[in-house]
Formats: sequence, structure tokens, C-alpha cells
Amino acid sequence: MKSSDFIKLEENYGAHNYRPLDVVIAKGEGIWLWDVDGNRYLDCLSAYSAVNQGHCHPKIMKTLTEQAQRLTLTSRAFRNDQLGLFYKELCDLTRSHKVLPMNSGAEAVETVIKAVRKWGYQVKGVPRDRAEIIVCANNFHGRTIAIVGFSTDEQYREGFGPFAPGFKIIPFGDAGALEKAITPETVGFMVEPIQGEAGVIVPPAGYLAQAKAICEKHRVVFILDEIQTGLGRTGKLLAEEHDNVEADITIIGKALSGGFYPISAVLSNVEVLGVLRPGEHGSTFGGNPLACAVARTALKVLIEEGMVDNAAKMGDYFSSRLQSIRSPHIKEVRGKGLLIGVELKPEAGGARRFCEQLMTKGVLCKETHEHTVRFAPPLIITQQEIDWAFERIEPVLAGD
Ligand code: IF1
Repeated sequence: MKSSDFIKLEENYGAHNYRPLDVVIAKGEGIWLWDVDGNRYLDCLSAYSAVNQGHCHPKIMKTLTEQAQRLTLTSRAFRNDQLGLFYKELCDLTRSHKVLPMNSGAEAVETVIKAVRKWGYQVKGVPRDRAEIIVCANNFHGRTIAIVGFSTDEQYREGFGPFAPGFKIIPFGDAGALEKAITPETVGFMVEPIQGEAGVIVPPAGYLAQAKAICEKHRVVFILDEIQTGLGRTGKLLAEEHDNVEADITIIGKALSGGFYPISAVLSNVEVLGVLRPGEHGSTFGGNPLACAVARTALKVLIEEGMVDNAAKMGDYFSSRLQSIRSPHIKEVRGKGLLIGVELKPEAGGARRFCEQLMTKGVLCKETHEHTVRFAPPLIITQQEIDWAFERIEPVLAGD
């Protein structure tokens, strides 16, 4: 079958909720992807930061196949021999006290909304059904009804109402706005350390620390969505470390499995998760032994193979090379570690055409928010490989 045949099948039988680049990938290894015609590409998206460890990492693959032959799913009706070890290793690594495992990022965010609301009623004493959670403009936390209900992007909301009440939206990066928005009924403040979908927006230095202090003062749970920024992407295990803070609740997903399997987790430092009693929350697949085994190895290789430090070093290198490009199209290069956004001027005609050109040169990346090209390769990328990518990126971004 030709690549156009695969595309036709997708178009004819699939819902059109995406507009992918027309490259049909058949194989991946490390930072490289191959299409069905055998062309090779350097992956600068990492499945939206889910394959930080590189495609088909051999050690994670070994765990996946071995565990799959032993035991995959028990449901939480019974215990399994991977879950407790996964909890302990994850808590030790992230200095957390409790874990609640789910599957997708959005599910983990929903879990946090439930737990924090319940904490508000039971512990903080907020009157029934009055709990309020503060979020930021241009947030991206997933696609469920509750979550898109507090999106400020019309495309994510339009036509999907009615939505759940109980959310208040404030500007991102503005600690003063947070303090003003808090009322006695505020139970949580949820924010991304760097806004990914919004176009890799980095808040002012110290913002997270200020937000955390304000939350503490008003007894509001400080929640960081590190689904995209976590697990090494920004050059630290968690992006909160750049600001020297510890969130009360941290949400991770994506790279928790190195891209092998949907796994997410809610990490809790205060006893917010303690308010959940048996029967109040769960998931058939959440915490299954295959997921736990895969996550344990995915975390292990991230640390043992020095991927977090490499992300910091290679991120600096990649950013400085991108900064050096002289181009009439580029407005700004920004980011942290290997989460880099190149914002183009509106006159450049949108980032999509640059991504399409890069694809023909063997570099795969994706536009975000129309005018920004995001560069987020697997964290195992080397300096020579960045040079290889850069030789192709520079002429495309500088050209017309
Ligand atoms: C799609 C973006 C990335 C996330 C944060 C929660 C979730 C995500 C900070 C939900 C998911 C994704 C999903 C993907 C596109 C993507 C994305 F472009 F929308 F912004 F990564 F940059 N919190 N991000 O970034 O996690 O339920 O998907 O597991 O197509 O929706 P999920």
C-alpha cells in the first residue's frame, strides 16, 4: 500500500477531528521515524512530549513484553504486584506522599477536580456545591466536558455545552490576579508551569513560587499540570524545580510510559487524595500491572540514562542555535529545556507551511496556535543530531 492509500482509509473511515501532516509513519527508533516509503525523519514533536525517552526504548519494550506475558490487568478489585512498587518509586523520585493512577492526562485532571472539591467541602468547610477552582486563560488541560468548559479557546468549547460550573479564569503569569480572584469558596488553583498549547508561554520567573505562597496563605490547593512539562522535558524532572517550589498536587502523564501505553498519575503532597473513600473514584485500567511495570522502567531509564540533564544541556544548545537565525519571519524564540517555541510574525502566514516544508526536508514538527512552531525532540538527542536538524531548520525558517 502507498502512503496515499493509508491516508484515504483514514479520511474515509475516521472522524476528522485532526488535520495531521500527510506523513504515514511505520517505524520509530530513538529520535528517528520512518514513513511507509522508508523515508527517515527526525522527530521534533515526541508525540507531544510522550516519548521523552525516545521511540521504542529497548528497556521499556523489554518490560512491556515481559509483563504482558505475565499479567496485564486485574482491575482494582484485586491488588497486583506492580502497583505498590510503582507508587513507592514514583513518590521517592518526586518527593510525593500519595499517588492515584489513571490512564490519560484528561482523566487525571478530572480526578484532581473531584478530589480537590471534596477536600474543600470536607476539610476546608466550603458550603456544599459552592467549591470554586481557579484556572488560567489559554490553559490546556485536556478534552473532557468539564475541562473544555473552562477553556478560553472557542474551538475547544464551541458546540459542546452545557458545561460544568465552578471554575474561574484569570490571566496567566499574574500572581496579583490570583490573589484578587480567591474567595472563601476557592478550593484550588490549577496551572501549567509553561503553557504548551498556548504556544510555549513561559511565565515570569518566580511566578510559581508567588502563586504557591498565595495559595498557602488562603488555604487553596496549588495544582500543577505537568503532563507536558514534567518528566525531564524542561531540563528538570518537574518544571516546578526551576522555581524551587513543590506543588500540593502534581499531575503527570504522557512520558510516564515513554509512549508505550496511556498512563497518568495524580501526585499529592498534602492529604487531598486522602479524602477519597472506596467507591468514590476509579478506572478499570487505572493502576494495571502492565502500566505500572512500564512506568517503573520508563522512570528508571529517564534517570539512569541522564535524560533530564541532557534535556537541559541540549535545550540550551538548540535554543541558542534557533536564536541565531536571522529571519524576517521570526518574532521570538522561547522555552525551557527541550520545550521550545519559535513564534513567527503574523505576516509569515502561519506556522503550518513551515512545518510542511520541514517535513519534506526530514524534520517533523507541529505548529501550535497558528503562529508558533514547537520543537520538542526526545530527550536523548545529541549535539550532532541537533546540528543535523538545524541545517534543515535554518533555511526553512529564514526562507520565503
Ligand atoms: C491532543 C496541545 C500538547 C496537556 C496538558 C493535559 C493534557 C495535555 C498540559 C491532556 C495534552 C495534548 C493532547 C493532544 C495535543 C496536546 C498538546 F497541542 F494540545 F497542547 F501536548 F501540546 N494537560 N496535550 O498538554 O492529556 O488527555 O491528551 O492524555 O491532540 O489533544 P491527554
